Amino acid sequence: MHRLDVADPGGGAPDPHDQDPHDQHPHHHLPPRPGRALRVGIGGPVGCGKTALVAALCRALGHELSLAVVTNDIYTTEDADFLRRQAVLADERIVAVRTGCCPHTAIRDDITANLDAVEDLVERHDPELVLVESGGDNLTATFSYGLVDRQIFVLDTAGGDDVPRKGGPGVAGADLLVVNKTDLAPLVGADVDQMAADAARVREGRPTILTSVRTAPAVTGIAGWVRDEVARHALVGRRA
Ligand SMILES: Nc1nc2c(ncn2[C@@H]2O[C@H](COP(=O)(O)OP(=O)(O)O)[C@@H](O)[C@H]2O)c(=O)[nH]1
Ligand SMILES: [Mg+2]
Repeated sequence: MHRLDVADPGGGAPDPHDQDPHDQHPHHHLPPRPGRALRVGIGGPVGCGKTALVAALCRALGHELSLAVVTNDIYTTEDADFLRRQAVLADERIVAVRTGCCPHTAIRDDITANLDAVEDLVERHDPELVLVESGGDNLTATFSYGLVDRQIFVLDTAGGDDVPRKGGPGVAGADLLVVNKTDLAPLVGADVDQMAADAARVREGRPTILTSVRTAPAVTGIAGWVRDEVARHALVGRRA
């Protein structure tokens, strides 16, 4: 499991907010600020099931947590439109960012549009959890920890069962790796056991969940992980 870096209230330690917010190292989380929603980024290649996962998480957690969602599309607002059509949350709790550029730029290099969207939602709804779905990108795309507190990286079995073995910052360093579309594995000849073993090796103890959002839409394991992170965040935020 990842390590949670917590500010030392005893003093002496450098102010953790002085850290580079674009730090790509997965262990260098900024500690939560009190009263602040937990921000969870969801990244991964095009079509792996990010929007399906966001919808499933809203359904799984929406009745117990105050939630809001930011979507990123390059030219359209399709993902936000899909979520609104699915009525997973009140429309005004879903905000679309049109990046107009490579998706990773908007979640890592110039996060202004996404930060504005998150902060607008926080101001209007005071949510406990904000999900930020990245535009689909390649395996090198990760979120800045200036934008999110935790990141989930999503792969799918149809994208090739050698992807976990190849590692990369999202696969290896994300706080949670999700391997989606296990229902398709037999159809595309993907070896899910191998994917799980490779993920375990490159992730050095950080968690991985294999799932099919299609056939198991309750996403129990992933929802449980998010629920635990929200609870831990609230606890640390109160202490900070
Ligand atoms: N068979 C199958 N299809 C899925 C699963 N999850 C998502 N999909 C489908 O994959 C396509 C892409 O999903 P989407 O959530 O839009 O991917 P995104 O581009 O990562 O946001 C859609 O047609 C989904 O219905 C799954 O677990 N199994
Ligand atoms: Mg999407």
